[in-house]
Amino acid sequence: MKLTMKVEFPQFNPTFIKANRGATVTLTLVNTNKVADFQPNHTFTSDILGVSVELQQGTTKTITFTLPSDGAPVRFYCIPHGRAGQQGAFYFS
Ligand SMILES: [Cu+2]
Repeated sequence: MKLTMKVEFPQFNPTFIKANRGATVTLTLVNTNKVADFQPNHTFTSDILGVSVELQQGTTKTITFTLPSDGAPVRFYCIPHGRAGQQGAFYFS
């Protein structure tokens, strides 16, 4: 599946993504914050996936990864803002 995600304080958009187990995901991350914004730099980090991408304000990065097939939610978060609520997950039906 291909997906574009906005990355901006204090949330990812979309936050919760329904997916198929074992799917390959091509994810385009768009940091829409500007330098003058509060907390403009973010990461997309998933410990389960072993992925951590830094996104400076105004930048876009595309990553590809494969979701696990065990059906457990795949959580992701922003390192500086995860505890403030900037986090989300892929989930499976
Ligand atoms: Cu952040």
